[in-house]
Amino acid sequence: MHAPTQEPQVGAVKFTMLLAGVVLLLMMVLGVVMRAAQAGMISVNPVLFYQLLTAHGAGMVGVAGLTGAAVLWYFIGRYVPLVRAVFWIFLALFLLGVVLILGAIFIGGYGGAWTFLFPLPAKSGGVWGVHAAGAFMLGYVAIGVGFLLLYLEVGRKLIGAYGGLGGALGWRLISGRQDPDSAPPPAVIAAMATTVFNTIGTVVGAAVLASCLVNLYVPSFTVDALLAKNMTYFFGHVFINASIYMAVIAVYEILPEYTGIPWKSTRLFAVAWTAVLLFVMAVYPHHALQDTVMPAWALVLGQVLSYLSGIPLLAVTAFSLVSYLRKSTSMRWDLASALLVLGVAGWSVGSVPAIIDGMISVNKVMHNTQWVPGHFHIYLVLGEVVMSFGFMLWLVRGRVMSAATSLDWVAFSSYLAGAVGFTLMFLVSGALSVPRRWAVHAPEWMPQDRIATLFSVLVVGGATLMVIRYIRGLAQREPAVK
Ligand code: HEM
Ligand SMILES: [Cu+2]
Repeated sequence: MHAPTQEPQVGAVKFTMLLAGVVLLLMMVLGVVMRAAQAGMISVNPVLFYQLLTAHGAGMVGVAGLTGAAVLWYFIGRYVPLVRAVFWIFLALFLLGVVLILGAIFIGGYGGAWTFLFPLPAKSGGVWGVHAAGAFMLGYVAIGVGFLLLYLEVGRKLIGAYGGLGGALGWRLISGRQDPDSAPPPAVIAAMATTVFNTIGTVVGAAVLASCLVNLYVPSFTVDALLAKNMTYFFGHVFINASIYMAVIAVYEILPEYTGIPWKSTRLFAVAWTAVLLFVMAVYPHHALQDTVMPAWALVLGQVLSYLSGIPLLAVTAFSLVSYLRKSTSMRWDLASALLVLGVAGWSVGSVPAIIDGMISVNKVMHNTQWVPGHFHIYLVLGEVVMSFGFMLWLVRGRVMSAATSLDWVAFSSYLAGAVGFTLMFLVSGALSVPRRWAVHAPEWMPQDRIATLFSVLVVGGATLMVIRYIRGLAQREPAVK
């Protein structure tokens, strides 16, 4: 019933993905610099290290959100007519935020990490000034407002076209009042769910940012530190998860072109997405497992839901992909399709060490070790970013989908091998209790750091080849197929 009818906003999305590709490469280079510094291979002043860490964290999370939003906007534009100006306003606010954040870090010296944890932005120990902290937080507010506008447009159109919120989430399919042929497609269900939870997350983030901003300039206006931490991590957790849940829309929409089989929503699929919608928000207390002042019930809830949330997550990712691919006898592989499948695999694998860390007994030992960047680099470097690369390369495919060249496979293998080695070394270091976010490492920790640095160079190499492939594709101006 709801076959794609509209024209997606191709130019703006291609431009966004170009920006994202370039920023990704730059931020990856900052990552290599940090890892090489921890390895003692180069020397980086610790003050600069924390600026790089802040830029890398904020920049990468921002790029993940940006690419996810571009994927969502592009494909939802196939099903409902979106007001195109909204995307440009979103992009303008995003770039304004980037300028403020970069200025705060590299001009103002802000180095309090992307999580802007209260009262850190205000209490810099003299390293950065009030305005640097203010500009950093204002930059986030600008980006947040952009996201809210984008979700407002997507949300109201989906609610209008699919018979309300429940309709767009596939609840009529769940209750048996709709058959799979007339149910909303997977992209719509995914977009509706992420629109709801990321709107809530962003509003909570904006509220805590506003309070911290007032506190920064009017210190007599006090902020409850525990409440601020809860709100900040609720926002951070939901936002980074949303970036992946948006990017997976590319998998649902693109793979059918490679298999020739439509990807239809099933009852299980709709149930799993509704569960994801609730669990994503409910599991955030796993970020506060070490806060002894937190109510015990909240932490227990966080742990139990962490176990449970793996189930719908895997149902919407690995399980639905495998059961879909099994129907196909003639799947065609090129760089784009290989990346999209790898992205789902990486995301699923990365959820395992995440769930392990969500156990209170494990968290006691692993908290703030490199286990944490270990798990999230898996589902970001091997998940969200890989899906985004797949989307980019699909955007510049020719009229006939071109078979992968040997250079494509060099890029793919270098990226994959590098990312596996690089993230494993984080997990190994974490298991050995190496702390995260330390500019200077003890000599005993450096062997893993060195190995990780070498692997991370492979990641950058593979990623560079893919971005070049995208830019060349943009320049070729082949007649694109819709
Ligand atoms: C070549 C690729 C990459 C390298 C070499 C790299 C390296 C690093 C390093 C060394 C750290 C600090 C680890 C520590 O705490 O000791 C870090 C943190 C982080 N990275 Fe990456 N990274 C890469 C890619 C990515 C990607 C693709 C993303 C997200 C899309 C990402 C997101 C983050 C975040 C959110 C942090 C945490 C910052 C903080 O602790 O405040 N990284 N990365
Ligand atoms: Cu989390």
